[in-house]
Amino acid sequence: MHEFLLQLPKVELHLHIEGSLEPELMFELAKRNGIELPYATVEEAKAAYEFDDLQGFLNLYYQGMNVLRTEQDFYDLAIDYFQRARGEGVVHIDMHFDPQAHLQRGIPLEIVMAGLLRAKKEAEATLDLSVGMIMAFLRDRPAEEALSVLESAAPYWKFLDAIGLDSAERGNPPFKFQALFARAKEFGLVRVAHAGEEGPAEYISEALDLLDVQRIDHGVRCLESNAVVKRLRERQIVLTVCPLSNVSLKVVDDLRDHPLPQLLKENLKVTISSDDPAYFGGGLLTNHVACAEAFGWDADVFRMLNRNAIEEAFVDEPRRQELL
Ligand code: ES4
Ligand code: ZN
Repeated sequence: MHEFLLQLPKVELHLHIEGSLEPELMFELAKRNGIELPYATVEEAKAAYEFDDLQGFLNLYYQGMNVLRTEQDFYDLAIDYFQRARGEGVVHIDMHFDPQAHLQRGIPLEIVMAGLLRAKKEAEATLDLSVGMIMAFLRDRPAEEALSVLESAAPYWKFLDAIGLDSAERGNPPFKFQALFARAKEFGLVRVAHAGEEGPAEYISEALDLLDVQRIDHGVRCLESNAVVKRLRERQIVLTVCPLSNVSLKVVDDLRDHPLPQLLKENLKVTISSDDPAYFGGGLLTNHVACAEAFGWDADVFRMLNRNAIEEAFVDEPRRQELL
């Protein structure tokens, strides 16, 4: 099964590029930029990656990305992940990135975009790996700030496949960003949002109703509402489920208790992604292998999940046909 999963050309729709920062690269960039890290060694950093919940993870995630300062740093971050992912048989990645987390630290959007777009171009030219760009907004920061970042990103809209919504979910319901998503829609931008990860099923219907999103990132808590499940099924809204993330952040206690089999039974349009591979124990292949072990899925299940991802990926039609 491992061999089959390795060679299966895999597509992931939910990956935070800042969450792909491996401790090894973090140390290299800290040295290059003269930054002191709160860890003495790579091992010590890895040992700190034990989380009680989403907020516990986010604290380390925002701290880790503090080593990203220059255009070259963002390029190195992204190309490092793209190469590793390609080695695991990944052929397309829709990548979230968090401009506000960098702006806050004084890193201009131009630096972030230049580095990430250079890595995307290189991956597409030399790795046979296509990359979608999702500019994500931090839901635990003011809605006005998000709106002003979106407006100031006008020169880059043409490079974006979508906007997204991430960070601390509880207490930051989708309706807080209704104006932001309405503006993005006016500008012709596609919309996705994290919902139903730690937050309740109602946040999923709110994201559909008030933000007019095309995908739900995570969405696992939809099972707490029959009405929400019904809507997701009828519209075949894709859920980008991240199994190892959910275990690491204690959304579930054990992968064997994960709602993935139930989501499939409900005929929902499920896909599998890695979320923050450097923090949650591995990339897309590791997530696939873990699911094979936990749920005993055969090759057909993985082919179907991957087909779902290809159908929803941010690629042009010729590329989609190539992937199908
Ligand atoms: C995230 Cl796992 C997760 N959830 C919400 N926001 C995030 N940003 C990066 N990883
Ligand atoms: Zn995520």
